[in-house]
Amino acid sequence: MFSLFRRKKKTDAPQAPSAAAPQQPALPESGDVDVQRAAGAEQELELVPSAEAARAARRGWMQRLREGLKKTGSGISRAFTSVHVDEALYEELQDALLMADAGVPATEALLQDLRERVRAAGATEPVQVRALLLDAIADMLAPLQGTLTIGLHQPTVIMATGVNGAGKTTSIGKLTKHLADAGASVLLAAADTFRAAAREQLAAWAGRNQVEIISQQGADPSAVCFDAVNAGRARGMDVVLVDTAGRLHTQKHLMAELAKIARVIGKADASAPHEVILVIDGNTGQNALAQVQAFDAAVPLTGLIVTKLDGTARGGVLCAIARWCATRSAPLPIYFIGVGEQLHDLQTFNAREFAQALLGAA
Ligand SMILES: Nc1nc2c(ncn2[C@@H]2O[C@H](COP(=O)(O)OP(=O)(O)O)[C@@H](O)[C@H]2O)c(=O)[nH]1
Ligand SMILES: [Mg+2]
Repeated sequence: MFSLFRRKKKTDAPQAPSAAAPQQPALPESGDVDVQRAAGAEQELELVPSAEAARAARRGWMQRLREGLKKTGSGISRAFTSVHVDEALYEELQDALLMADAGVPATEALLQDLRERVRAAGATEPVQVRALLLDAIADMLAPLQGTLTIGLHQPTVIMATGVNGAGKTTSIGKLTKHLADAGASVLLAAADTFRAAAREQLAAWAGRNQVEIISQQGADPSAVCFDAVNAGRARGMDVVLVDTAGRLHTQKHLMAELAKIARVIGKADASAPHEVILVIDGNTGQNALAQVQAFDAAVPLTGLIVTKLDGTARGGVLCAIARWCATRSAPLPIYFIGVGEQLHDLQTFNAREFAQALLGAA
């Protein structure tokens, strides 16, 4: 098991590993998560990476990602069994990308980019075209890479939103574990106040990770969040994680409620919420893009988590999201992707890794 979080190296202290710090492998530089302390906070804990363990863990992760994206990538790979680089190959690729839910604008952009790369490289073999497509996909997805930074505010208030069953509570639970392992103090807010099962599910994660939870049956979700942020401030917590109730992006009143929750959080801490993360299910394909657009319109999003990329045939939707995000005023990073229900199945997003896994490349 390895942590998603790593401490920023202190500049005013020797860089020697702390004896108390657990051996934690590091992730690649991109898409990593920084835990910093707000000014005046306690001394930083430095996590010491073990390079060997990090490489082994990352290899295991790539294998799971590759397995998870097999269905999405199989059509694309099939196009490259063709003997010649001709129009038939491009047509087959187009069909495969559309089948993978990349959507029309992203598919067209990718193929145009690919044709230019093929021309520039003078590529004549399908295997060369495949490598160039990998580059094109990685470049398209690169703006989705981003770092979730904890510790610039105390507490950092993070709202998780999304439709029912997307994986909000599970992702919050996994993040809580990673944060707690990294030494950050976490307070959970159960803002899904109406479903007892939802509160119990979050409470189970709180218990497992030995973190505190604010939960109140039948209360107004905004009121629970207000209490949680105030409690987080009073107790000097590093992070307040808010689990909101699932809602369809087409339900106007529930989307308005989400905006209200964000406003009320702002009353407890004018700079909060610091992160509004939309959790989307990788199986929902093009609908996931509609969710991103609608949630972003209700409460400006700061990041995404894409779950259930294990076994989906529709993972191409990340290209559609990247294409849409290019038109947005601010970037919208994918902080994490999930390829299963286990703790280590939630990892940071790396565009090139994703493209490699999609094309079954080593
Ligand atoms: N296969 C798979 N299942 C996941 C993943 N993330 C979450 N789940 C499962 O999806 C179901 C719904 O998750 P939950 O967190 O309750 O969704 P919520 O309604 O958005 O809070 C649960 O059974 C989770 O275990 C993932 O990355 N892969
Ligand atoms: Mg939930």
